[in-house]
Parts: sequence; C-alpha cells; structure tokens
Amino acid sequence: MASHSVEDIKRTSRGLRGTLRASLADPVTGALAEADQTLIKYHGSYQQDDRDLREERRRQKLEPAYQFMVRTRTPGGVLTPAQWLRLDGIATAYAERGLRITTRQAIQFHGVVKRELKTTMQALHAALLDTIAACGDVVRNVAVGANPHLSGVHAEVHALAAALSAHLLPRTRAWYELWLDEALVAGGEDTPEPVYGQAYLPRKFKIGFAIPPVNDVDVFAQDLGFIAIVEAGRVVGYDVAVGGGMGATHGDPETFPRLGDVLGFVAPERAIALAEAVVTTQRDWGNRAVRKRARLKYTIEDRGLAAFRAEVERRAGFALEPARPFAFAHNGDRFGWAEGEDGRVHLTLRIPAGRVWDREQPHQTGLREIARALLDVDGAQFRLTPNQNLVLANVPAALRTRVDMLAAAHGLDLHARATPARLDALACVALPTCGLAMAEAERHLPAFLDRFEALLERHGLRQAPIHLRISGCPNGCSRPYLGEVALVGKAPGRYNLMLGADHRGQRLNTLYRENVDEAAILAALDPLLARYAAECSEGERFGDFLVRTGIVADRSLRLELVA
Ligand code: SRM
Ligand code: SF4
Repeated sequence: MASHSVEDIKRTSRGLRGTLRASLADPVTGALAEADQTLIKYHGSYQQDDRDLREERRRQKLEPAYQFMVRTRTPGGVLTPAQWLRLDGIATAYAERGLRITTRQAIQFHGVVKRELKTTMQALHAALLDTIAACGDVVRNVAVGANPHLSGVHAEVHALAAALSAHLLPRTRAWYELWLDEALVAGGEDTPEPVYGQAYLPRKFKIGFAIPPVNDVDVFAQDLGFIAIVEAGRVVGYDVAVGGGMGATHGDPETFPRLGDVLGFVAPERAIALAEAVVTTQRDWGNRAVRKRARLKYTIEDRGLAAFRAEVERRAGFALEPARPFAFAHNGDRFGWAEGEDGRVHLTLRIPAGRVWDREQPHQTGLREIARALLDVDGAQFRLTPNQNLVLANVPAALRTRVDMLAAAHGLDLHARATPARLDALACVALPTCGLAMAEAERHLPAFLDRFEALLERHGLRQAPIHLRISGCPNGCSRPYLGEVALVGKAPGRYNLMLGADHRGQRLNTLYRENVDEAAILAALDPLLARYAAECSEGERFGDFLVRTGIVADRSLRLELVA
C-alpha cells in the first residue's frame, strides 16, 4: 500500500474507527474492507490468511482462508497465573496453534476468525488485558528486561515501563466502543490525541528497558532504549539510546538495521517527559512520504544525532546528563532456577520459538497445570521474556519440587537437557500466517537445529553457546542482525547467512553468503566452526572469533563516540 494512503487512512479514520464496525458485521466475507485492514492493526490485530491453504482455495475458487492474529498489550510481559489460565482458555476456544510468546513479551493468537474477534477481545478484557496499540504506527508494547535475580530493581523498572506505556497510549475510545460496545463518543471523531495528533506516528515505535548486565530486550534494537543504572540496589536513572531498529528490504541500500546511539543519562522522574519528547520529535520529523524510511533510525541518520538531541532537549525542557558506565554480559535468557532477593525462586523455561501448543509435547497442558498450582500464590507471575521464553516468577521454595515435576512431566524441562544453541535460538513466526514471509522460520527451526547441532558435535562444540536467529524475511522480527549466526529468508528454502554479531547485543552481524539453501549454509559454517574449535582463545565466543580473525567485519556499537 502506498505510504500516502496509510497516512490518509489514519487522518480520516475518526480516531481509528473507520468503517470497522460495518466491516466486522459483513457476513459475506471473512475479510475487512481495505482501509479497515490498516486500522485494525491499531486495535492489536492483523488480517491474515492461511498461506498453506492459499493455492488449494484458489483452485476451488474460494476466497483465501481469512483469519486474524491478535496480539496483547502486556508491558514487560507480566501476567498472573490467573491471567495465563484465561489466555490459555482463549487460545483453546478461539485460536489455532495455541499461544505464541513474542519477541516483545506479548501473547499472540493466530487463526481467529472474523465472527469471533469481538468475543476474543471481550475475553481478553475480562482477563484485565487489552490489545490497544499492540500494532500500528504508535508506541508498541513496552519491553522490559525479565531478569528474575533482581526482583526489587525489576519491580521499579517495570512500574516505570507500565506508566510510560499508559502515558503513550492512544486516547481514542475506539477500542472500547468497537469491542466492548461502549457508548459512542458523540460524533466519534473528536478524541484529542495529545501525544500523537490525528495522524499518529509516521511508523511503529518501540521502547525497551534493559537492566544490566542482562540485555535480553536487545536495547540497541529499540527506537528508544532505557538502560537502568543501578547503584546500591536502586535505580538512580537511565542511559538513553535512540534510533535502533532491525528492519530492512533485500536489495535496498536505503534501508538497513541500525544500533541505537547512547544520547545521555536521565533521572527516573524525568524519563517519561524525555520519552514524550523523543516520540513527538519523531512524530514531527519522521518521513511520512516514504514509509520504508519512516522509522526513527532514518530520522536520526537524515537529521544527525546532534540536531536530534537538541530538539529533544528543547521539547523536554532539560538537558541530558552525560551517559554513565554500564556493562552488558549477554542478551539471551538464563534458564533454570534462580533465587530472588526474598528467598523466593524463579524458573526460566525454554519455550521453542515461543509457541505454547500441545503438538509435539504437551506444553500448553503443562503450563495450565503449573498455573493452577500457582493460582493462589501471592505475587506469583508468568513473565514473558523478550526471547520468547517464560519465567515462572516468585514461586515459594516449598512449591519448587512440584513445579519441577510438572515441568518434567510435560516436556517443559528443556533447560535441563538442551544444548546452549537450542536454548538461545530465536525464530520469528513466518509461515503460514505472516503475509511478508519469504521463507520458513519458526517451523524450520527444529530441523535446522538438529543439523546445526550435528555440525557442532562434529567439531567438539556441542556445548558452545552460539546465538542462532532465523527470520523468514529481512524485516527482522527475531532480531536476526544481532545473531552470531543468522538466517534471513530470501525465498522458499533460501536464506542470507549473516555472521558475527556479539552475545551482548552491541554488534550487528554481516552478510556472509547470499541467497543460499540449507546445504550451502551448513557447508559455509563447517570450516568456520572447524577453525573456531582449533583456534579460539579461552572463553572466546563464535561471533567475537569471526571478527577478531577478520572473517567478518566489526560492526560494533562505538560507545565511546556517542556517550
Ligand atoms: Fe515484527 C511485521 C511478527 C517483533 C520488525 N511482525 C510483522 C508482522 C505483523 C507481519 C505484517 O506486517 O504483516 C508479523 C506477524 C507474523 C505473524 O503471523 O504473527 C510480525 N514481530 C512479529 C513477532 C510476533 C515475531 C516473533 O516471532 O515473536 C514479534 C511481535 C512483537 C510484539 O509483541 O509486538 C515481532 N518485529 C519484531 C521485532 C523485534 C522487536 O521489536 O524487538 C522487529 C525488529 C525491530 C524493529 O522493529 O526494527 C520487527 N515486524 C518488523 C517489521 C520491520 C519494520 C521496519 O522498520 O522495517 C515488520 C514489517 C513492517 O512493519 O512493515 C514487521
Ligand atoms: Fe514475518 Fe518477516 Fe517478521 Fe518473520 S521477520 S514474522 S517473516 S515479517
């Protein structure tokens, strides 16, 4: 869709209402009217069709198998066991393929049909959740590091993230009117949007909070990243990074992944004002003519960091302080049990590609059982991680054995048996639901991992912690450009092989082989792994080795230049 038409649709939508009500009521088709397909994103849903069935339905002269993806707004991915049970019930009643934990700590449901969308939204609302601004040209689900070791600090950071998420929510009542039958605001069109204005943002906008030493949100991949600076167990403020993003288009040098620049330090009580200044600067400066160049990263490339900083400080009404030192150790999750400050324990479970579904293993049933066991436990949480995994947080020590037993009985104990590469791997959804997928990702991950592990084994590297990420297209939903090894989909069965990111989320990888099939990928990795096994220094990671030996370029964030 041409960029101007998305801008027109937003502007003329009367607060994101459009003709959605009529589209949803139309019994003749499973789809929405074209403009409403854009607008429904702001309500946290995408119209899709099952691509596995496209050809067959076309042959039968049927319309595509239209269905909807529904994405929750869950800042920091924090849920109670009761909410988990509700979500599980929604997945069972209205969706296909269970629940899907996303790389931004949300739950997605796939395969919801149009006539059941409203009931699905109402069921979410009954679980005290919503889907407002989960998609669209607005601030998306605010991501927060899920580090369970630092409960007190996490609570502080999470509270700020939740407040920021609420502050930056669209003000329109359209979601409540459409899905909950709230009385229409007279005329519908006059809801003021103090932050967004009637045309909302030029493009999606992502905010994430990282709590060093864990960079699980990949803070430098966010449009706006907050890095918690912790002294004596308290958050004294945040270093602020701007202009990160992953998306690119194959063959278009105008688009590229980019790491955020560190702008400076802000005190906690000023963080929301600062975020608003960054968002409104992007609202007014972002490129509304060319959608592919509309993200904040391009605004900063085009206008320069100094000009951007000056404008943000002018709007915020204060200057940023110099950035303070921080150090990230890793950007994956740490699995298994961890003890919190208060003696409670937390269990990080590996959920392959975030898909919770009773298909190969009874994972959905197992998590339902665990949620029931934790239902009455004060403070117990199901925390979704930005790496598609799940932390069972604040488990009383007395329940640890029971949770372990339930996890093992339902195949949820991968943390006790899988290789580091399998535990850390990310894959985006891709086929069959993603309309932009060029190749498989989530569905291809298990088979690729089998072969990748065999290769590692051959070189005595079975326990090597190599970050593998697969995306079905260059949009980069699994943040592949931050993978030590990454496959970026090009065509069915063919990928670009990217190599050499670090394990802290501070270095982008580099194209190593273009448009190759799996055999060629494994053949390219084979000699590199052989060399790594023979020549790496003590504790040296694969990505670091590839850069040190000059096999790929160093695309590290140069912190000393930007701080
Ligand atoms: Fe994404 C579009 C799935 C995280 C960059 N993303 C999509 C859509 C909605 C396809 C579409 O527009 O039709 C995908 C739906 C697939 C499906 O069937 O469910 C989709 N993105 C996902 C999820 C579910 C991937 C996952 O496997 O977990 C993640 C949901 C996050 C959430 O809960 O909000 C998801 N997407 C990301 C991330 C990672 C992140 O945010 O940390 C990125 C890279 C960071 C960034 O934004 O730069 C990402 N998604 C994109 C882009 C490229 C945007 C760009 O600036 O170029 C698109 C395409 C677009 O917006 O046009 C996209
Ligand atoms: Fe779809 Fe591409 Fe995102 Fe994968 S990276 S979910 S294929 S848009």
